[in-house]
Amino acid sequence: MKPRVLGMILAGGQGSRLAPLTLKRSKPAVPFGSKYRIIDFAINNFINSGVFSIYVLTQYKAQSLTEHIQRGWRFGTFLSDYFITLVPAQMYRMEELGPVWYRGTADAVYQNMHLIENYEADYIAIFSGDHIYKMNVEHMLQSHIDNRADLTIAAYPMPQSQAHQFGVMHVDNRWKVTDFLEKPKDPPSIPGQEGMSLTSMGNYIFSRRALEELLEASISGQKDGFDFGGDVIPRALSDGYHVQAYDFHRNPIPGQSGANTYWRDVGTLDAYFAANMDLVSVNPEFDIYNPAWPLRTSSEFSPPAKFVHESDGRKGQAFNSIMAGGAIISGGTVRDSVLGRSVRVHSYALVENCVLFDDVEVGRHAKLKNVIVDKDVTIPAGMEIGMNAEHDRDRGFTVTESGVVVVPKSYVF
Ligand code: ADQ
Ligand code: ADP
Repeated sequence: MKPRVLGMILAGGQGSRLAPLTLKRSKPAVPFGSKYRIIDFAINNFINSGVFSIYVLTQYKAQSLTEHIQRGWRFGTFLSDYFITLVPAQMYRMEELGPVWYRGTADAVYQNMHLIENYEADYIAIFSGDHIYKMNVEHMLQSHIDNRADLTIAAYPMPQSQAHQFGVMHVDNRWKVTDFLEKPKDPPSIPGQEGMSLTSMGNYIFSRRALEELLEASISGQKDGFDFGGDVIPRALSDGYHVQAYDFHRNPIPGQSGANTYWRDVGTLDAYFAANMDLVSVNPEFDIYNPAWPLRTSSEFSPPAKFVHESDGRKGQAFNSIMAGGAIISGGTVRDSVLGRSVRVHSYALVENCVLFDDVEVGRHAKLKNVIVDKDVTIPAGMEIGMNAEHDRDRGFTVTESGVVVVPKSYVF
């Protein structure tokens, strides 16, 4: 008998450091790479690994995420084990807990234990919905089973200087976890690899009984809620459960050679911008064109992208860029940019190093450099953005440390 694996995606993150992109939507719902939303990568990881029973746990500002999943990610009709179902916080355990929302990542799963029981899951893969990466979940599950672990944590080695933002693990020579520190001030290094720390990717596989026991044990005495990193994992270690680290670099992706090294948190605007720019670099680190690892997203019915080049010298052209359907580049120039659906770039306009979301219109002679423009914005003719940080701040735009300007959704000039 094949083990029954239930996928759960934690999609309730506020992503406050991504504001203003997250003012109207949660982090997993933020558009990425022209056609995608951040959560698509987590869903594709499950589907490409044969995990077709998926709950998506949502909380803050979930409207945009809900619409994306409901419209774009429907599968399964009469086969009850094929589903992607949204699970908003709905106070299922109100009688015991009082009227509370999800008070942390572990509480989100705790409040939905009945779903795990009903599914009769053997293993529960609890993955974050916040990251851009490819991961073969089946391979991680096999490692969990082979090691007879109670909990397996996906592990990513990263420079010690950045590791304080993550959970950091100590492991023995068989990668059994001996200690776990949630966001430590001074992250320890990996023995034998000075300067590197082994961080948690926030992706966990639990054996059913261990998960049930640990959540019950962790909730008792907690008033304000509880998380996997801060509460459940430390308890698993102190109570003697077998916690195993899984080496992400050895995760095999079909159609891809070499170590699997690409995993991005895109938690800040600069990191988010850089990950978009990678896609339009000549040789991207993150390959979205691998047919052996299809990256699906909500289907679109927009017409083909069009480039209009007129004989009077108005050149509609794009270089080193990607764009979705419905775009019309009429007489303007696009360079090193990521364009969403139905973008318009009019004559003599220049769009360089930009990320334009769906339905952005760039007027004649406008000039945009290093700008992220959220949905439904019309840039007036002749407008310049990204040339003068002070001026852009005065207009009320967010300007990041590295000088990326963000124009918020539906901004009216
Ligand atoms: P954090 O980066 O602090 O640390 P957290 O805010 O706990 O991450 O979010 C983890 C995931 O859960 C995200 O996908 C988020 O969207 C989701 N989430 C957050 N609150 C939620 C809620 N109330 N309901 C449902 N979903 C929710 C965690 C771990 C670290 C690890 C990093 C890796 O605690 O140990 O290193 O993730 O990014
Ligand atoms: P052709 O020879 O027909 O122009 P290539 O397959 O050689 O096509 O690709 C040309 C360029 O397209 C590459 O240099 C690269 O920039 C881009 N490209 C090709 N395959 C990929 C891929 N998998 N991911 C990202 N960019 C790619």
